[in-house]
Amino acid sequence: MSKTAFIFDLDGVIVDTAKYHFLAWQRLAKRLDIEFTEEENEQLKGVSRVRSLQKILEWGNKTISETEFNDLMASKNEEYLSYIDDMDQSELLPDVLKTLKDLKSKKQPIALGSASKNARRILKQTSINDLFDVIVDGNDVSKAKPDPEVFLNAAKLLNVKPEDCVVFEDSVAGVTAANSANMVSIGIGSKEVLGHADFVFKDFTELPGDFIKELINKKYANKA
Ligand code: B16
Ligand code: MG
Repeated sequence: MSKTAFIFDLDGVIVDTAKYHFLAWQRLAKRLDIEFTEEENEQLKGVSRVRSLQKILEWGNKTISETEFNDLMASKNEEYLSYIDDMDQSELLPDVLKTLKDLKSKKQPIALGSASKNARRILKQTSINDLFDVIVDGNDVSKAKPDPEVFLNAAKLLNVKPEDCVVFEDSVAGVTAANSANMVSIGIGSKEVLGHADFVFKDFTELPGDFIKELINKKYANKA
């Protein structure tokens, strides 16, 4: 039987960096005199940095020059990184480390599939970079989720067929991307939001005892 590979999204699955994105986007919005709420921040989950700023400007009905756009992107990222540089392993979401270590001990291929251009820095900061065989992030793709490129690249680098991959995702666009890639999609979050995933759990503590074993044994590989 071929190996099952496991692909993890980063923000919302491994760590909650959305709160840091929020602080940094909020300060930027304030400078532009645009109101920016937590509800709007929700809509930026899984969305690239460029597209996030475009959305904020659309919500505030603002047009700015390309130079100003690039300056704002840089200063947002600078503030975001100041929060990231204070992170440590205690910020890993519940049972994520346990799941990663379990997969590693079973020698299952593991990849990261994230929209973030800061993914490597976050993995290093939380001391889990060695657990990943492959990292595909915002620097490596030309098409953002819901395009499946990020996950298909990860499968290719792992040398595993897409139908042998399982994806953990917290965003609507990410689950859509996993489905289009013909991978088993596991939503981390609420059933109301991620109803199009093959399975949805609130977090990793809710994964049934034998679930990982069943995924490895292809019990749910029926999507082709
Ligand atoms: P950066 P994920 C995404 O991470 C975040 O959910 C999203 O809010 C952020 O805009 C995007 O990364 C880009 O992040 O500014 O660090 O490049 O969920 O795909 O791991
Ligand atoms: Mg995410």
